[in-house]
Amino acid sequence: MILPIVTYPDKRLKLISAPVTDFTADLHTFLDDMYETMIETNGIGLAAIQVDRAIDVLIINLPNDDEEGTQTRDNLLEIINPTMTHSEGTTVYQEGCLSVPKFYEDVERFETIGITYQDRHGVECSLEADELLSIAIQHEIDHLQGKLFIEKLSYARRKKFEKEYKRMQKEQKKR
Ligand code: QAP
Ligand code: CO
Repeated sequence: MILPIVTYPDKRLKLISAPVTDFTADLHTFLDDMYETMIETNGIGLAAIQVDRAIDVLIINLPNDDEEGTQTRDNLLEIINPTMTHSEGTTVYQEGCLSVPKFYEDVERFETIGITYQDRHGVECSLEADELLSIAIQHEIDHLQGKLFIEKLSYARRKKFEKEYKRMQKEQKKR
């Protein structure tokens, strides 16, 4: 089932998500719905709060390294109750977000990170990430804390964003 995406400036995006305690069939259905929703909307990462569930769940499915850069479910990452254990370096990447449609801006993140988390069955896992995966995980973990990438912009760029975003919303209302 495709779920509606909560978009900025909806206040629900500011909620702090709670840890998952029950790794039941309901969670599995929800994870499958998140995946369907992310693929349908051309996303590579999605946090539960973006579909209105304030729980510590995120999914990431980066494009493959092949020519077409297709997404395949076999490298889907389902990350539940993540904790960042370490981080190193800094890197800048032009980020976007399904909850902030049509806006992309450079954001500084850690270059490499380590996390521990649980999978859909509650099994403890750990992961070292760099490049795009590291950025995607940091972006999605921010969602669990009620944070959006636009909050990391400089004052001037944030102002530019607010102006552009409001103009876009007005344009959409006309249609
Ligand atoms: C988070 O972002 C992310 O504006 C995932 O019109 C960001 O999937 C991971 C999207 C940066 C790694 C690097 C955004 C789709 C998708 C839009 C997304 C849009 C359509 C964003
Ligand atoms: Co996002």
